Amino acid sequence: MTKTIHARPYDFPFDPAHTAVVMIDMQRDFLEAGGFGAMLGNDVSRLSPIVPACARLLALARRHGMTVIHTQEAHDPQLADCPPSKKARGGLACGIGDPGPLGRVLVAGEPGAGFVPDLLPQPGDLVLRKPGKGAFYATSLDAILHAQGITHLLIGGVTTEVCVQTTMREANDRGYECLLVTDCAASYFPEFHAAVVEMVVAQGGIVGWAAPLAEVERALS
Ligand code: TIU
Repeated sequence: MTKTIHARPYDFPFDPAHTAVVMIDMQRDFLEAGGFGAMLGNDVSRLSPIVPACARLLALARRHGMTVIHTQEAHDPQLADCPPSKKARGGLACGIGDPGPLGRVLVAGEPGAGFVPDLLPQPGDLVLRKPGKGAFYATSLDAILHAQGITHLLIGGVTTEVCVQTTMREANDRGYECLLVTDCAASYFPEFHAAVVEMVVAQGGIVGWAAPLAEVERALS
């Protein structure tokens, strides 16, 4: 049955049966000290305030029968799926694949690549590992969404202007109707988060829609 989220730039109608919540990269490597985000010089404490809202969004999605997808930016242990340009970027003393406080940085199976404790995938959720910033690049996400009959995405996660925005733009170009859940996404740079929200909804929703979690909850209540 169609529900409606009061969103910017205008209402977002969606059917939960054809909607997925895509939670982008809520991994220890981005939210905790000693991970990839910290290695890049960021203040990682800026991301954790969204965790309770993300947990509410995931619980709401499961309760309403929506598909739940957690993406994970991580490379295989041989870094065979990591372009040399990505490994070299920033000239980090401890970068992708190197041993760090959370295990090998941004490598699948290491502690840092895992999800933060309050947002662990539950039975029935899908976990999608991705080598890039966008969740469609070099993954089976489009095929998965087609197979599940998904046409609409509610998107959260980190960071707003990197993996979240890239994924939302990739999805928009593939014909998915996307809504950014504004308080379920965060950046190390609050001004970048705010700018992304404006970029998404400008020009009649050139990339999609944006609304806070409370409006998603209201639509489903
Ligand atoms: N550095 C940064 O802001 N983000 C990333 O490297 N990956 C994600 O956004 N997941």
